[in-house]
Amino acid sequence: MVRTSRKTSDFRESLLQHLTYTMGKDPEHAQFFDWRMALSHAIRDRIVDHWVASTRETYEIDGKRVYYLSMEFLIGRLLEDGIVNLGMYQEVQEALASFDMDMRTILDDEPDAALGNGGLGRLAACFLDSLSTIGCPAMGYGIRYENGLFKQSFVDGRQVESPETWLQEPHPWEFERPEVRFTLGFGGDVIFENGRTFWRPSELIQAEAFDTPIIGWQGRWSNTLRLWAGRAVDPFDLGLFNSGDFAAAAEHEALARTISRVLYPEDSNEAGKELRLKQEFFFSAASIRDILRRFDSAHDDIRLLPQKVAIQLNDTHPAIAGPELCRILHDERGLSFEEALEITHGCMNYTNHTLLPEALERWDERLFGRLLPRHLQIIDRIDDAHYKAHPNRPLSARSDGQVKMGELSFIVANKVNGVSALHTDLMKQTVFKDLHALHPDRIVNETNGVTPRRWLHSCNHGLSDLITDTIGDEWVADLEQLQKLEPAIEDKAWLDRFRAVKAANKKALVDYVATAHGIKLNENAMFDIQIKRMHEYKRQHLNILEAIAHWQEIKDNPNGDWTPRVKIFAGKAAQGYHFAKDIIRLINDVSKLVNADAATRDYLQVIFLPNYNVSLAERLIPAADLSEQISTAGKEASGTGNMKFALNGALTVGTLDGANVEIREHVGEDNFFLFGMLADEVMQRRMMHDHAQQAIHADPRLARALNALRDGTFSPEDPGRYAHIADNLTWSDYFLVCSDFTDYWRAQREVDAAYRQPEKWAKMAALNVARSGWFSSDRTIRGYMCDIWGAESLIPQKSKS
Ligand code: NBX
Repeated sequence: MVRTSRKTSDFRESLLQHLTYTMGKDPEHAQFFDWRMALSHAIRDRIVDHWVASTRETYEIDGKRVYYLSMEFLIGRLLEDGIVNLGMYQEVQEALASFDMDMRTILDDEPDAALGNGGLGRLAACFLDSLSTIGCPAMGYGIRYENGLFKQSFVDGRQVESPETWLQEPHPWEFERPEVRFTLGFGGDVIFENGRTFWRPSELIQAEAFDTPIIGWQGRWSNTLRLWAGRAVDPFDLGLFNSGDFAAAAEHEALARTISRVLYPEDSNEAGKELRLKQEFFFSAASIRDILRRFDSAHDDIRLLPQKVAIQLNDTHPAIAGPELCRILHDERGLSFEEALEITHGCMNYTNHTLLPEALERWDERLFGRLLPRHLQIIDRIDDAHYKAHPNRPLSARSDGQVKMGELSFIVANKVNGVSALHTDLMKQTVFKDLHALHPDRIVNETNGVTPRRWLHSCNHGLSDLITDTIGDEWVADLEQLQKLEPAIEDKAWLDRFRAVKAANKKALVDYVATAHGIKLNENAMFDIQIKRMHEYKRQHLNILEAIAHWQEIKDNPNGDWTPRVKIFAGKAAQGYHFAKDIIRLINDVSKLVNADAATRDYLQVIFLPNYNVSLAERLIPAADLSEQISTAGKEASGTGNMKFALNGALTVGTLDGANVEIREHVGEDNFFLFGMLADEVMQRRMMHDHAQQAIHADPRLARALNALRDGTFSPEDPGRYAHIADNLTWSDYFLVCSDFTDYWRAQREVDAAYRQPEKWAKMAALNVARSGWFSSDRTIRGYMCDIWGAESLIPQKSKS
C-alpha cells in the first residue's frame, strides 16, 4: 500500500465502508461499477453536508430565490465535478491508488446524464454550476427523463438512433422525494359556479420530485436541481388485477410514466406534438406549485411574491408557467385578475435562444384548448389586459388559430433577454420588433458563458496546471484573472510549455480514437474541429465542401508544401431531419475515401466521431487547434462551444455571428480568422435570385467540389446519393454556403499559413486563453442577478476572496 496522508486514509475508509455496506462487495471482487458507486456515495456524503447547510441558510435569510425552469439540463457526468469542487482530487486519486484502482477509469465509467439536446440544455447546466459557485440561492426545475438524448451510431455511414438508458443502472446523485408530489390535470371543463370560475380537469397525473445537489466551487454553496417524474394517481387497479386483467391493472401507471419517458430530440425545431405540450405543462405546473408551497411556508401575503421569487423561463418551453400562476392566484386564491397578472409579471422572465422561425413554438388552439381549457381563457384575458394598456397596437399571444408561446412569454415577462449582443439586437429588429416598440425597456442582453470548472479546470489538466503555476489558482472562480497570463506569453520557455500541453492533449485524443475506433490520426497535423448539432444553418456542409476542394487540390499536386490537417466532426441530427442526416453520411463517405488515399492522407484526414455528448466534448476541446464556428451570420444566437474552444487555446475560423462577434472583440482581430458575409449582407444577398449560381460560376474550386457530389466520387456504389445536396446548394442555398465558400477558402489558407509558424500560432492561441475570461458563466449569472432577478449572493463576503 502506498503511503497516504491522514485525509486520504480517512477518505479511504469511507470508500471501503461504501464498497462494503452500500454495494455489498469486498475489494477483491468489486467491479469498476462497484468502485464508482462506492466513490460516488463517499463524495455524495460530503456534498450533502454543504447542501443541508446552504438550504438551511436560504430559509433563514429569506432573500430572493431564483427558479430556473428548463425543459433541458445537459449536465453530463457528475462525479468528477463533485470531487473537483470539493477540492478532493488528490486524496481521491491516492485513496483509489491504494486499492490499485485508476481514478480515470472509474470516472469514465459514469454514463452522461444527457437530458438535453444542445446549447440550450448545456447552458442551463453551466448556469447551475455558476449559481452555486456564486452562492445565489436558486433551484433548477426540469423533467427526469427516463431516456435522455438518443445514442448515435453509424451503419454504412448513416446515423442510426438507439434509446439512451442512463437510469437503467442506479443513479447515485439523486434523492427521491416521495413526499413531494403534486396532482396535476389535463382536459375536462371550466366551471362557473357561485360567481367563481374554476377548472375541473378530467385526467389526473402526479409529479414526483427527485433532487440532485449542485455543489459550487470549493463547496461554499450548494443548490438543488429538482426534476419531476410522472406517476399515476392510482398506480394499480386491484379490482382489474383480481379479475385477471393484469395488463389493464397496471395501465394507469404506465400511461402516467410516459409523460417523463423521453426527451424530444428536436433541437431548434418545434415538435408540435400533444405529449410535448403535456410535458411542458407537467413540469411547469409542478414547479409553480412547489414554488408557492415554499413561499407559503414562510409568508402570508401573496403580494410579496415578486420580492421573494424570480422565475426564469429557459426559452418558451415553460411559458405555460405564466398562465398557470395567474390561474392559481385568480381562480384558487381569489385575487382579481389584474392583481394576479401583475404578480405573475413581477416574477417571470424569459430568455430567447433562437430566431429560427421553425423553432418558435406555436400551438394549434384546438389542441391547446382541449388539454388546457382554462389556460386558453387566461391567455385571452392576458391579451385583453395587454390590449387595454396598448390599444393602438393590437399584439396578442393568441391569433390566427394559434397560441404563440414567444409572444405570450414576452407579454407576461418582466424582462426578456437575448444570449449575445448581436442576437439581442436582431430580436429587437425582427421577431419582437413590434412588442419591443411597445416595451422598449423589456429586452436586455446577457451574453452566454461557460463554467470554467468543467470547461477548463477539469477537462484540461495540463493547461489548468500551467495557468495555476503562472498566476495562482484564483482564476477558477474569477476567470478574468487569466489576463495576468499575458506577460508570460512573451516568454519563449513559457510558450514552449503551453505548446507541450496542447501536444499532450492531442496525443491523448489520438490514443482515445485509436482505442475506441481503431483509426490512427496524425498527431502532428492541425486538429480542426466542428462539434455541435447537425443543422444547415451551422453549415457542416460548408466545412466538408472545403475539405473536398482541398483534397482535390492536394491530389493535383501531391508533392506540394501542404499543411497537414485532421478534420474532426461530431454531432447528432434530429431523427426526422433528413438533409442533416445526409450530410453526416456524406462526411462519413468523404472520410472513407480520403483517409484511404495514399497520395493525400499525410496531409488530410477526415473523421466523424459517433455519439457526440458532453464527455466527448471534454476530450475534444482541449485537443483542438482550430475551432469551426461557421454559421450563416444572423442564425446562431450565441454559441457556447465557440467560447470553450477559445478558452482552451484553439483559434477560431468563424463568421460574425452570435457570440463570435464578442469573442473576436475580446481576443483581438489578429487572433481570429474571420470570413463571410455580415448578418445584413446575408439578408440582402438572399434577395438575389441567382446568388448561388453566381458564386459557383466565380469559383472553379467550388464548382469542382459540387461536381464531385454529383458524379458519385464519394458513393461509387450509388452515384446519385449526393446529387440532391449539390442541387440544393446550386438552386436554393438558403444558408448561403456557396456565397461564403470563396472567402471561407481564403480564411482556411490563412489558417494554414499561420499554423506553419508554430511560435506565432502558439502566441495567438495563448492570447485566446488569456482574453477569454469574460466568457465565464459566472459573469453571465452575475448579469442576470443584477439586471433581471434582483438576487444576491449568500456567500459571506469575507470568505469570497
Ligand atoms: O442555445 C441554442 C442556440 O442555438 C445557441 O446559439 C445558443 O448558444 C444556445 C444557448 O443560448 N439553442 C438551442 O439549443 N435550442 C433552441 O434554441 C430551441 C428553441 C426552441 C425549440 C427548440 C430548441 N422549440
